[in-house]
Amino acid sequence: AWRKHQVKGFKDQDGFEREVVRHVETTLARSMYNCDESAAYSATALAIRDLLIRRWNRTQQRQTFTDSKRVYYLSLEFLMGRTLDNAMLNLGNKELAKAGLSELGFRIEDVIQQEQDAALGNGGLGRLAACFLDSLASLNYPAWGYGLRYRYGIFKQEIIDGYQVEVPDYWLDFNPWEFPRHDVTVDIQFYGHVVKSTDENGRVVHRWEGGETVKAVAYDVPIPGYGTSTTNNLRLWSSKAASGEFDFQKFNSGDYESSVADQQRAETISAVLYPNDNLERGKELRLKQQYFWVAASLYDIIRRFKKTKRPWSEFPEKVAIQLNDTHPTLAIVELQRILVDLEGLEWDKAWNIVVNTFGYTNHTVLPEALEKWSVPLLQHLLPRHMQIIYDINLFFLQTVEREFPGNFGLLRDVSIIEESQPKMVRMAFLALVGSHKVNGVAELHSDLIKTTIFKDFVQIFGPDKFTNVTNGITPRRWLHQANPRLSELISSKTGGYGFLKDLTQLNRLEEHINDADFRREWAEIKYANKVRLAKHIKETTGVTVNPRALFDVQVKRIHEYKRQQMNIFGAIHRYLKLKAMTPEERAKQLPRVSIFGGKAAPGYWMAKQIIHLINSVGAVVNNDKDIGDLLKVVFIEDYNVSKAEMIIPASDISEHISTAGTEASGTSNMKFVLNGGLIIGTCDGANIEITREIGEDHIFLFGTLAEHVEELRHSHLYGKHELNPDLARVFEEIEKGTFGNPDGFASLISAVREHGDFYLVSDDFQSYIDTHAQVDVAYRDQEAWITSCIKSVASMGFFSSDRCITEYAEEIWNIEPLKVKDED
Ligand code: 26W
Repeated sequence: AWRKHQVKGFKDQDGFEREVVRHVETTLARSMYNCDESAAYSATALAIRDLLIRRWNRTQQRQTFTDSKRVYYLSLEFLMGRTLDNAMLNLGNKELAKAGLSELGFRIEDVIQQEQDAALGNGGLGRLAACFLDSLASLNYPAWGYGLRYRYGIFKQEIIDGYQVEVPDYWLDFNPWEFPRHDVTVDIQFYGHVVKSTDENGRVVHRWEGGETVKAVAYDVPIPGYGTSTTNNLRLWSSKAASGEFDFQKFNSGDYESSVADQQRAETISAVLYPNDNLERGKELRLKQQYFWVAASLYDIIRRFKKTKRPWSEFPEKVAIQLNDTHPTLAIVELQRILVDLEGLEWDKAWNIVVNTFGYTNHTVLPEALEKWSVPLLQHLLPRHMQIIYDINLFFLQTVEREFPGNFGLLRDVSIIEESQPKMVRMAFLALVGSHKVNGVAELHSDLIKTTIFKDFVQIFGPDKFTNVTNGITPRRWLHQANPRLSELISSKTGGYGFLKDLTQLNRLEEHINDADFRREWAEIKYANKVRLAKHIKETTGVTVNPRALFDVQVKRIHEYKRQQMNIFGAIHRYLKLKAMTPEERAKQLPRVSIFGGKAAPGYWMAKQIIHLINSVGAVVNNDKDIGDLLKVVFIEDYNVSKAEMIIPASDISEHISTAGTEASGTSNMKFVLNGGLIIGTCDGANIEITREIGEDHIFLFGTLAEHVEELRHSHLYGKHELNPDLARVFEEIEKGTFGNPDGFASLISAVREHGDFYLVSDDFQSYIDTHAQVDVAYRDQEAWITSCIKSVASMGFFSSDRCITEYAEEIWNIEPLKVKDED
């Protein structure tokens, strides 16, 4: 009987408007007479959401009914950004909504801007997870994401007097995209002790007892695919006190304060996203977050598996779990514990299941980013897990000893336990030993992990355990949504929007490379995007920039290895050269806007100095009458996903200039090229593959190669280290006080001049500024420049996250797509 009552949602503009009005008047309890943009956003989101829910339910039913193998993507970060625009585009009803909103008196662009970013991530790793969810749904793969529902996402960045100030990001006030599942909860245990005994069959059994319990509550977020009904699920866990609101026993006995304190302590677990990117700090709360999330997710996955009544041996045929870096590595230990301690499987049988279930993706080779947890801390928080880690290590080292007898150096080097004071658990080694595949995220990076951090493991496991899956980006958000005019132009030349599902179709643009109208329109779109960014810069910083100038952009987390310091030193060098010129010479120069954006981890002193230097240089250069339009230096506050959607399409040249061998992949490099910008970059990460695809004539490469980095670093420490003269001149100017009190910049200079220049800023400086001079020359030939841009875009098909996800699905997860019938 219920079938005939199923809600059908809206089908046309009229239906859309009716739903918006209904939500304003009933769900929001407001009148259309005082419906502002914020209410219009809420009601539009609710109307669109109603369509998602039905597809979402159908997708889940179908996946369960067909008993399909699913992949579970475990990530501590999902940097989703805004949802409404993306949902409308994926559902294919944005035009209808635009017309409907216009009829109701709103501009859809303004309504979309009302939404706050879901900023549950730091940078590359978190945004990659978000692109993967989009591709998994768009390709109809049965997949769930599992993460934490942070009350505070990455902090909001304000620039005050040139310094970064962190402000909390309270984003949950109104979030129509999540569904609390108060009936889906898991009790998570911490601390306590292990009781060892023997059962009636003489088997040793371990029971983990005592300690405290925290409740995990599920919040579900629908993830719509593009041009398909498939709507997958992202499940985020929120923590709360296991005893409910507060402990009534304590409350009744008069201990009100401590009952509230218990509750607050429990809620602290999912309260905040750790704002470190590529830096490991070993905090107990972070470990608690990791176990809380991993244990809840595994419990949930196993509960689903158990409903199928299959034997445990078939677990890896139904479940693939991907570890997004080492943050979820405890899942390996937790599954082994469940199988051995709770389900009574033999160790080896259990371990086989575990290894066949997990895959591990490494995202960084920086030593300071590799996770290690102290043994005493683990012992205290998770006593049984620590025992199991010791056993995993023992059995692993026994197999190594059998193959390489007497090689104690090797045993020490590959041990999951580092014999330091205190002992540490090397999470990357644990993840590697407990997975059937380990992958890097770009070719160079995947080669590097095999020759550096995991070298000995290639000997032990053989090379087939290691593979490369070069990162990708979703063209839906990063072209169609961020740059709608370019997307439309491309569609008019490639035969429709098929390229959004098969990005290799971009190569059809090649045929139109000489089409003058097409080229003019291409240039116009870039210009319009630059005008829009110039307007934002004016509104937020007060600086007027000329949209005809070359826009030179570096936006990403601030980190010494990414070398924003080299970029700003380069800008100072340019400023000094301009100052030394006669007005006649100056008149011949190409105007340039140097645009920076990115957050520094709150405790990262050097990164904060870099931000301060950029702002201080801007304050001088931007107000120098001799310079005018020839150079502007701007720092865009609070770089995030929605800012990226505006900045990236407006770039002429973007900077991906990490010291070779340090940036695992980079993904914004792909976004910039896809939006018709060129790159200045080092031979690092995915820059190398981008060069291979688009051709070396269309990219400005410079700098030391990864293979020479070590010897150069060594020579800095032991040989003589001559500072590049142009860089010396820049330092002199900073130290003279041209950009304000130089004390605040002293450690940026001494890192290069006195402390070994670990990131090779001085070594690469000459080729960096020379290459920028080539950029200036190239930009003057606008026709050749546009040809380069179009040719590059035509060759970017490889970098779709659809290609990337297909590789994971086929090579690592062994899962198949599953179509859901389109009902509406
Ligand atoms: C424990 C602290 C911590 C936090 C985050 C350590 C490491 C991380 C991430 C692994 C850092 C990260 O985001 N890595 C980036 O991953 C991207 C997606 O693969 C790559 O494109 C970037 O090059 C890499 O820096």
